[in-house]
Amino acid sequence: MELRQRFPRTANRASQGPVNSEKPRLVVATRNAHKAEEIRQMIGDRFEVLDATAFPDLPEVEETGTTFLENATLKALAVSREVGGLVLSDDSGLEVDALDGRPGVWSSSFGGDEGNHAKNNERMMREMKGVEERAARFRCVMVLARDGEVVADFSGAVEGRILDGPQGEGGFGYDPLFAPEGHDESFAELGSEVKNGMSHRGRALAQVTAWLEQGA
Ligand code: ITT
Repeated sequence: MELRQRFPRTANRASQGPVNSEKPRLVVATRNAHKAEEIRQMIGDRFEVLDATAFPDLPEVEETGTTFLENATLKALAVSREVGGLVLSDDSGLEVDALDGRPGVWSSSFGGDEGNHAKNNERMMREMKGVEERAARFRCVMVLARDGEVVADFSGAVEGRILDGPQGEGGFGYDPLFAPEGHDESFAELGSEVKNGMSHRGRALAQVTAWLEQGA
């Protein structure tokens, strides 16, 4: 199937958003600039990737789900009711075995303050101090929606371990504390190209683009 067939020029109820490109447009239902940037790095050559900041009137989405899929679905549907064309959401987080899978879907508010990465990392170090079992994984669920309906969902994960202390300046969130399997360096040290090539987000997104390019 032609890539463009996945992107019919649907009439838009609320907002068309900026139109700057001949590439097929994908609206990413996120206000997290780091996620949007990683997605842009990975597929920006093939898609015009807009994020929620391009649509100032979008409602705030309450993430009331208890699974990545539930929250990804809430975000994709909420944005796709307002914005025409294909909408992609990303719900992601870090699961730590020694913490029984926490913080998981609550990763962004683990430290007490939504989106405060420094506090999240401080709490992670506190809870993992002296803990021998350090296995963890990043998980990402992506949902594609169009016209207020779910089209498909995808997931990706990367195994690794929690480091004793932060290493490196790159990336975002828990990246300085997470070393992927086979590496002593953290995601923050490895840099975006290496991270994107093996990350939970990269793996989920590879399925999304394969789906978009091949047809269901
Ligand atoms: P949106 O809901 O607007 O997309 P958010 O940051 O609130 O943004 P989530 O609810 O999915 O998104 O929470 C994801 C959190 O998981 C994020 O804030 C980080 O704490 C962590 N996280 C996810 N992916 C990560 C990555 O690649 N590197 C480091 N931390 C990550």
